[in-house]
Amino acid sequence: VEASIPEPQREAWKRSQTAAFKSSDEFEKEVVRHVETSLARSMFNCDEKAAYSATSLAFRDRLILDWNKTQQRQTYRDSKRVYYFSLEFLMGRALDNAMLNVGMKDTAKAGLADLGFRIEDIIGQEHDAALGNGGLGRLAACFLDSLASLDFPAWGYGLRYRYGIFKQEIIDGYQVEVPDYWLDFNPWEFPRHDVTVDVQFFGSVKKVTNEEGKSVAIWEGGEIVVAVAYDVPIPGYDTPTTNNLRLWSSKASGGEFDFQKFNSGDYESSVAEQQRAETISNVLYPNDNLERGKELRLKQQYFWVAASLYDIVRRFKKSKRAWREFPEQVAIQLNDTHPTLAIVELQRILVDVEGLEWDLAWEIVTGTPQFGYTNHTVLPEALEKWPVGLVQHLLPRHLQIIYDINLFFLQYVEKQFPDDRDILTRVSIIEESQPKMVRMAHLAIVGSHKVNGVAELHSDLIKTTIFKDFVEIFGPDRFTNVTNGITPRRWLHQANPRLSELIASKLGSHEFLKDLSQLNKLELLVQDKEFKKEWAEIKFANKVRLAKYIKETTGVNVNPSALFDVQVKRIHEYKRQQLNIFGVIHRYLTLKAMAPAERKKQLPRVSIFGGKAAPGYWMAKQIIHLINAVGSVVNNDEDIGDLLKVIFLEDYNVSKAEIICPASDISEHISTAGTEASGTSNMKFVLNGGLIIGTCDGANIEITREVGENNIFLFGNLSEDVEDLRHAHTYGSHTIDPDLAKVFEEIQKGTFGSVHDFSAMIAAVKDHGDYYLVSDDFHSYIETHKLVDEAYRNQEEWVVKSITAVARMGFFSSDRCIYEYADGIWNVEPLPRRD
Ligand code: CJB
Repeated sequence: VEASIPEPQREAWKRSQTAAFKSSDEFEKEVVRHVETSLARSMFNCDEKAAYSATSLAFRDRLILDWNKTQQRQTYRDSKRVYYFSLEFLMGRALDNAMLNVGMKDTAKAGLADLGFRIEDIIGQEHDAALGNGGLGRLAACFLDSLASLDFPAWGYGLRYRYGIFKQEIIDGYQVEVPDYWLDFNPWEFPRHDVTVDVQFFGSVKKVTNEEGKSVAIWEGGEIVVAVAYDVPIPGYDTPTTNNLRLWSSKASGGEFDFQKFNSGDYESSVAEQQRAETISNVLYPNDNLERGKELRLKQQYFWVAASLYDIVRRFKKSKRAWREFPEQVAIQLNDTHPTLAIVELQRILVDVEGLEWDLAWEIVTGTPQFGYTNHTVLPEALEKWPVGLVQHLLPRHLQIIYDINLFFLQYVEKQFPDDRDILTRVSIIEESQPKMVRMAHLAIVGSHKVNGVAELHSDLIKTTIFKDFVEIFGPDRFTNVTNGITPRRWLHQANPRLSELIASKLGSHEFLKDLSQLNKLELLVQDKEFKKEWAEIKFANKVRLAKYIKETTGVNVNPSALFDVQVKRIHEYKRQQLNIFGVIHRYLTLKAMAPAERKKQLPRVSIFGGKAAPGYWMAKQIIHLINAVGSVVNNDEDIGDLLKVIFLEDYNVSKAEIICPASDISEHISTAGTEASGTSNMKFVLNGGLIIGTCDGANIEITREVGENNIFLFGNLSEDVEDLRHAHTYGSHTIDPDLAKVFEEIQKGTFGSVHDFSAMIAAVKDHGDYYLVSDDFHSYIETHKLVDEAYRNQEEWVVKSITAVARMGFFSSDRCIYEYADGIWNVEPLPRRD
């Protein structure tokens, strides 16, 4: 309030307000101004990187004007806000997205051309913002796009990692990790050096009696690390609403470094505190579907959660409302268990800082709708647990609060199930193991009013397996499903502009990008010859573009008329890239065994892989190695030629996905049934007119329901049979599929080199119980690929399938997800801006 300009001077302000550029002339002026002033360059010294920087700054200015107005309006209306807490935001590039969302790409294209640049080259200069591992982080990014596009008052909260997910290089067929330093120039963020929060760690807790005779806890000592806010504007599509993604960066509280130590010659320790503090937001943990229990990771979690909650509470307190109204003003979505400490931190703020009684505080914390928790996996190795000793050391007061929450919770359970000791052991927030552990998922369920899975099968599975007891305790209503979705703006309009334009021309407008169900009108056109021709041409052009990229990056020539078969995602045994490459070897052996005349009749195929392995995941790295080893044999085999090519694309990321997704004929989503919570790339491929070969897992099941069984290739065992099969492998006799056995023999003969390296992959199937059911599903997988080949031979029919599938994908827009969350979990309304 103190910083507000007095009424009489406001006219002068209004007269001087910056206006956003509208024409390409105005845009050019902005670009040149940024080149000359922000970058201190000139037309004699402006390369593509500088042109990218200036273009981005011009768009950033535009976004921030809209951002200011959006925030002012939300504050003025005092509207309820949603806060999406996520340790990962896999945003990818921002410029193309910003230009399209504000509807200025054509203007920018003309302006850049005038100034001597091609817009594609300029867009290509941008470094991906890769602050995430895979599906979980990309989902958060799609949700931000939808929240802004649908005018919801919403903020994302995360960490500003100095290093995002590592860059993957393939050297001699092996993955090598290179740090991803992406901040040398990042025009998309606004440092807010005035928005800081002191975050406390370590220390001890003292109980004292206050003046009112009440016993209160005082957390003292330890160290303080400062959180500094960096804001990233998130533009909605076709709306002035521009939301905020606030990322926290850590810095030492005692200034830059210790001058006393520095002056006395103790250089190293003079910067030690600074370095320790900065380490917190230094690097993203590169694990997907795996938790490693490292102290620094817990520090990251608390640092981020404490700063974000402080920020939210500060904002809430300005409104002078009573604490009871907090859940009516604030909805917080916990993206996985990573931010679960927020529940404990809010209880601590209310009890220790605000002086509320425990029970009232807990009512507010667990109020409806306060916290919602999204679960993304049932894999036991991914469920977070923290050693009690570590929590005690780092966050002594929080451990006490966790124990108290657990005590009251277990008392509540005991009342319901008086004679059942086992249930208390099973559901306790504290696992009585050696060492004792805090089970974060249990804490998240106890503290949230809704828990959701991310696809129907997954939401059913959590209710019947890992969280079964909690359904008994809290009733089925605490558990719900929100099937994942993707933003059609990035994954259709941006990645596949020609397809987007073709669809718009047939539907009469671009409205489908905001209401994806409108795609269903395309079904009326499946027999339209001209339309089908254009559709097929666009797919072909996208394949040509990918073939060019493959040539540039791997040196391998691939035939764009071949069937492009793509599997790109994190490398994980449960996602079964090993099944795919074993299938490729089987295809290779089959081709080799054919007489040349017979071979000539076969359908050419390009098997394309991409994805990162966690640096410590040895088996995943062997899978990458095998794919590359098979590629170097097959791609150089003259008997085979174009009939089979095997490509591993280095450093798969969001911007590469934008080239890859529009270019698939078939994509592989072949996880062992019951292991992939949802999957979202399956949706991206189908939305771009590719078909799927997949298991009955995650969202594949709902995709099948929507597109129809004729337009997807399903194979393999069902999730309800997995347990019995695993049991049989261990306790019965386990015979390997004969075709797979031949594949193994070939590998062991040394056809692909390094017999020793690949022996563990084979042993996992043959000797160690084949946990992922590779052998059980192999036959069905191979047979289904034959059906794919057959179907692809009939191009007429294939295009009909492709169009029909796209027409029926409306359900998988992340806009639909956001409406479901808003309605069923957050109880929040959009706040459209009219200007
Ligand atoms: N997921 O990306 C991750 N990381 C994890 O640690 C756990 C789960 C993925 O989340 C996606 C978004 O919900 C899901 O589509 C995907 O199946 C799941 O593996």
